[in-house]
This record gives sequence, C-alpha cells and structure tokens, in this order.
Amino acid sequence: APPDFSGTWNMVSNENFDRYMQSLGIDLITRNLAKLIKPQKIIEQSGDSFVIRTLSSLRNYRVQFTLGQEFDEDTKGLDNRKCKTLVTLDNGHLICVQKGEKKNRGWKHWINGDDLHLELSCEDQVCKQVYRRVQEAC
Ligand code: VLZ
Repeated sequence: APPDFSGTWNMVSNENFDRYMQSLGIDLITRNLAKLIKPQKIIEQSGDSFVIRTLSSLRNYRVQFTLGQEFDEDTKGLDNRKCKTLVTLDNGHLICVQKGEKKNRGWKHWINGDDLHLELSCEDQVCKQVYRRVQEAC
C-alpha cells in the first residue's frame, strides 16, 4: 500500500541547508535566521490530493497539489520565484520537479518508520532534512 504522509512532523536534522538556500539566492540575514529554526511540516493527504504546510516562527509556506497535475507555484515568502511544478508518487517516494529559472530544482519526501525524509535540490546543492512524527493525542 502507498504510504500516508498525513500528520504533523517536527524537524530533527538538517544538512547543507545554508548552501541550498544560497543556491536559491536567499540573502545572508534570512539564511542566518532560517538556520536557527526547526520548522514543522503539517501534511494533509486524501487520495491523490495533498496540502503541505511548512511552519516556523520565521515564515510559513503552503503548497497544494494533485499527483500528476502540473501547476503554477509561487514560492512567495521563500525565494519568491514562479515555477511549473509537478509532483508524482514513485515507489513510496513523493517526487517534486520545480521547472523555472533554477536548474535541477525539486524535492523528494519518503517515510521510514516514524521519520519523514526530505531532500531539497537546487542546482548542484542537496539539503537533507529529517522530520519525526508527532504522536496525536488519543
Ligand atoms: O518544502 O520546499 O515539504 O513546499 C528555504 C527558504 C526553502 C528559507 C524551504 C527561508 C523549502 C524561510 C521548503 C525559512 C522557513 C519546501 C516542500 C517539501 C513543500
């Protein structure tokens, strides 16, 4: 069965984030603030439809998509670019390609146990983040 990404996930590790942000052209002050925060992901999945929220004290970002349907993404609040974005599911991996002015831009999510993995790519940089599932109260 395909994984269910739904839930609340807290960041536990973040590798190469600064160079990923540099590749997006994010300024030094924002990068230095962003490095200090541990965002939370809130994912709502129902069938092929997703909402992914990235929440932090610095910025909030929300993206909504349906698998296999390209859409116009405006990364407002992040690097403020327009992309043609397509997300597909391949062997349990949620794979996003963000076509636009940055080469090789996209991200991948997958689940391993209680961990949600995220690889963010832009140009020649790959940032690896891990989030851990927040257990819901019963
Ligand atoms: O998440 O693409 O879960 O949108 C970093 C910008 C970009 C730094 C983070 C400034 C990209 C703001 C997150 C700090 C919060 C991202 C996707 C996959 C969904």
